[in-house]
Amino acid sequence: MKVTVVDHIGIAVQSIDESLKIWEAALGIACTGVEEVEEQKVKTAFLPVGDTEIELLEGTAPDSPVTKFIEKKGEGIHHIALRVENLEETLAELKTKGIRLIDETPRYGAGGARIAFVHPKATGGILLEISER
Ligand code: CMX
Repeated sequence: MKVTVVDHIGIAVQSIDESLKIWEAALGIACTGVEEVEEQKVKTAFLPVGDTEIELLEGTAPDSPVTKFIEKKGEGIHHIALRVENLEETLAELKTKGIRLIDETPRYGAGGARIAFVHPKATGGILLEISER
Protein backbone atom coordinates (compact mmCIF):
# COMPACT_ATOMS: atom_id res chain seq x y z
CA MET A 1 0.00 0.00 0.00
CA LYS A 2 1.13 3.56 -0.62
CA VAL A 3 -0.20 6.57 1.31
CA THR A 4 0.30 9.65 -0.84
CA VAL A 5 -1.15 12.56 1.15
CA VAL A 6 -3.32 13.50 4.12
CA ASP A 7 -6.46 13.86 2.01
CA HIS A 8 -8.41 15.77 4.65
CA ILE A 9 -9.06 16.26 8.34
CA GLY A 10 -12.72 15.80 9.26
CA ILE A 11 -14.08 18.06 11.99
CA ALA A 12 -17.46 17.40 13.59
CA VAL A 13 -19.46 20.60 14.04
CA GLN A 14 -22.95 21.46 15.23
CA SER A 15 -23.47 23.90 12.39
CA ILE A 16 -21.43 24.37 9.21
CA ASP A 17 -22.80 27.91 8.84
CA GLU A 18 -21.60 28.85 12.34
CA SER A 19 -18.22 27.14 11.87
CA LEU A 20 -17.56 28.94 8.58
CA LYS A 21 -17.49 32.17 10.60
CA ILE A 22 -14.23 30.89 12.08
CA TRP A 23 -12.68 28.79 9.31
CA GLU A 24 -13.64 31.01 6.38
CA ALA A 25 -14.37 34.48 7.72
CA ALA A 26 -11.71 34.64 10.47
CA LEU A 27 -9.00 32.29 9.14
CA GLY A 28 -9.55 33.20 5.48
CA ILE A 29 -9.74 29.61 4.18
CA ALA A 30 -12.27 29.67 1.33
CA CYS A 31 -15.01 27.04 1.34
CA THR A 32 -15.15 25.53 -2.15
CA GLY A 33 -18.38 23.62 -1.74
CA VAL A 34 -20.97 22.02 0.51
CA GLU A 35 -22.34 18.54 -0.21
CA GLU A 36 -24.82 16.28 1.52
CA VAL A 37 -23.80 12.60 1.61
CA GLU A 38 -27.12 10.91 2.31
CA GLU A 39 -25.63 7.45 2.83
CA GLN A 40 -23.41 8.81 5.63
CA LYS A 41 -26.12 11.11 7.04
CA VAL A 42 -23.78 14.10 6.91
CA LYS A 43 -23.46 17.47 5.27
CA THR A 44 -19.84 18.35 4.45
CA ALA A 45 -18.04 21.58 3.63
CA PHE A 46 -14.64 21.53 1.91
CA LEU A 47 -11.91 24.03 2.70
CA PRO A 48 -8.72 23.24 0.76
CA VAL A 49 -5.39 24.18 2.37
CA GLY A 50 -2.33 23.39 0.21
CA ASP A 51 -2.43 19.72 -0.79
CA THR A 52 -4.99 18.83 1.85
CA GLU A 53 -8.40 19.96 3.09
CA ILE A 54 -10.32 20.75 6.20
CA GLU A 55 -13.70 18.98 5.99
CA LEU A 56 -16.43 20.32 8.25
CA LEU A 57 -19.06 17.66 9.05
CA GLU A 58 -22.57 18.31 10.28
CA GLY A 59 -24.89 15.40 11.11
CA THR A 60 -28.21 15.37 9.25
CA ALA A 61 -30.05 12.85 11.46
CA PRO A 62 -30.11 11.83 15.14
CA ASP A 63 -28.43 8.51 14.23
CA SER A 64 -25.74 10.12 12.07
CA PRO A 65 -22.21 9.05 13.16
CA VAL A 66 -21.38 12.75 13.47
CA THR A 67 -24.42 13.61 15.61
CA LYS A 68 -23.61 10.64 17.87
CA PHE A 69 -19.93 11.66 18.06
CA ILE A 70 -20.82 15.23 19.14
CA GLU A 71 -23.29 13.95 21.75
CA LYS A 72 -20.58 11.76 23.24
CA LYS A 73 -17.39 13.81 22.82
CA GLY A 74 -18.47 17.29 21.74
CA GLU A 75 -17.34 19.12 18.62
CA GLY A 76 -13.81 18.41 17.43
CA ILE A 77 -11.60 16.30 15.19
CA HIS A 78 -13.69 13.37 13.99
CA HIS A 79 -11.38 11.58 11.57
CA ILE A 80 -8.20 11.78 9.54
CA ALA A 81 -8.31 10.70 5.91
CA LEU A 82 -5.27 9.27 4.12
CA ARG A 83 -5.27 9.03 0.34
CA VAL A 84 -3.88 5.85 -1.19
CA GLU A 85 -3.16 4.76 -4.75
CA ASN A 86 -5.26 1.58 -4.66
CA LEU A 87 -8.05 1.29 -2.11
CA GLU A 88 -8.95 -2.39 -2.70
CA GLU A 89 -5.30 -3.44 -2.39
CA THR A 90 -4.90 -1.36 0.78
CA LEU A 91 -8.00 -2.88 2.41
CA ALA A 92 -6.84 -6.40 1.51
CA GLU A 93 -3.41 -5.67 2.99
CA LEU A 94 -4.84 -4.20 6.22
CA LYS A 95 -7.16 -7.20 6.55
CA THR A 96 -4.21 -9.57 6.14
CA LYS A 97 -2.44 -7.64 8.91
CA GLY A 98 -5.43 -8.20 11.19
CA ILE A 99 -6.47 -4.53 11.33
CA ARG A 100 -10.16 -4.11 12.23
CA LEU A 101 -11.98 -2.48 9.35
CA ILE A 102 -15.40 -0.83 9.47
CA ASP A 103 -15.72 -1.18 5.70
CA GLU A 104 -14.24 -4.19 3.96
CA THR A 105 -15.33 -2.87 0.59
CA PRO A 106 -15.19 0.74 -0.63
CA ARG A 107 -18.17 3.04 -0.40
CA TYR A 108 -18.97 6.46 -1.76
CA GLY A 109 -17.70 9.48 0.17
CA ALA A 110 -17.90 13.24 -0.23
CA GLY A 111 -16.25 14.90 -3.22
CA GLY A 112 -16.59 11.83 -5.43
CA ALA A 113 -13.98 9.84 -3.48
CA ARG A 114 -14.13 6.10 -2.85
CA ILE A 115 -13.59 5.55 0.85
CA ALA A 116 -13.43 2.98 3.64
CA PHE A 117 -13.07 3.41 7.39
CA VAL A 118 -10.69 1.69 9.81
CA HIS A 119 -12.12 1.21 13.30
CA PRO A 120 -10.80 3.64 15.98
CA LYS A 121 -10.18 0.65 18.27
CA ALA A 122 -7.49 -0.49 15.79
CA THR A 123 -5.64 2.82 15.66
CA GLY A 124 -5.35 4.03 19.24
CA GLY A 125 -8.59 6.00 19.15
CA ILE A 126 -8.36 7.73 15.77
CA LEU A 127 -11.09 7.08 13.21
CA LEU A 128 -9.11 6.63 9.99
CA GLU A 129 -10.60 7.07 6.54
CA ILE A 130 -8.72 5.60 3.60
CA SER A 131 -9.61 7.30 0.35
CA GLU A 132 -8.87 7.04 -3.32
CA ARG A 133 -9.72 9.74 -5.82
N1 CMX B 1 -13.14 8.89 16.61
C1 CMX B 1 -12.64 8.16 17.64
N2 CMX B 1 -13.38 7.28 18.36
C2 CMX B 1 -14.67 7.15 18.01
C3 CMX B 1 -15.26 7.88 16.95
C4 CMX B 1 -14.44 8.79 16.24
N3 CMX B 1 -14.91 9.51 15.22
N4 CMX B 1 -16.57 7.54 16.86
C5 CMX B 1 -16.80 6.62 17.82
N5 CMX B 1 -15.66 6.40 18.50
C6 CMX B 1 -15.48 5.47 19.63
C7 CMX B 1 -16.46 5.75 20.75
O1 CMX B 1 -15.95 6.74 21.61
C8 CMX B 1 -16.59 4.40 21.41
O2 CMX B 1 -15.47 4.17 22.23
P1 CMX B 1 -15.66 3.50 23.69
O3 CMX B 1 -16.23 2.13 23.41
O4 CMX B 1 -14.28 3.48 24.25
O5 CMX B 1 -16.62 4.40 24.42
C9 CMX B 1 -16.49 3.43 20.23
O6 CMX B 1 -15.82 4.14 19.18
C10 CMX B 1 -17.86 2.99 19.75
O7 CMX B 1 -18.59 4.16 19.49
P2 CMX B 1 -20.18 4.32 19.54
O8 CMX B 1 -20.49 5.70 19.96
O9 CMX B 1 -20.77 3.16 20.31
O10 CMX B 1 -20.59 4.26 18.04
P3 CMX B 1 -20.70 3.05 17.06
O11 CMX B 1 -19.92 1.87 17.50
O12 CMX B 1 -22.13 2.88 16.74
O13 CMX B 1 -19.96 3.70 15.81
C11 CMX B 1 -18.07 3.99 14.43
C12 CMX B 1 -18.62 4.11 15.83
C13 CMX B 1 -16.68 4.61 14.39
C14 CMX B 1 -17.99 2.49 14.05
C15 CMX B 1 -19.06 4.74 13.46
O14 CMX B 1 -19.14 6.08 13.86
C16 CMX B 1 -18.68 4.64 12.01
O15 CMX B 1 -18.97 3.63 11.35
N6 CMX B 1 -18.01 5.69 11.44
C17 CMX B 1 -17.64 5.68 10.06
C18 CMX B 1 -18.61 6.47 9.21
C19 CMX B 1 -18.56 7.95 9.53
O16 CMX B 1 -18.02 8.38 10.55
N7 CMX B 1 -19.11 8.78 8.59
C20 CMX B 1 -19.13 10.21 8.72
C21 CMX B 1 -18.07 10.89 7.85
C22 CMX B 1 -18.39 10.71 6.37
C23 CMX B 1 -17.45 11.39 5.40
O17 CMX B 1 -16.42 11.99 5.74
O18 CMX B 1 -17.78 11.32 4.17
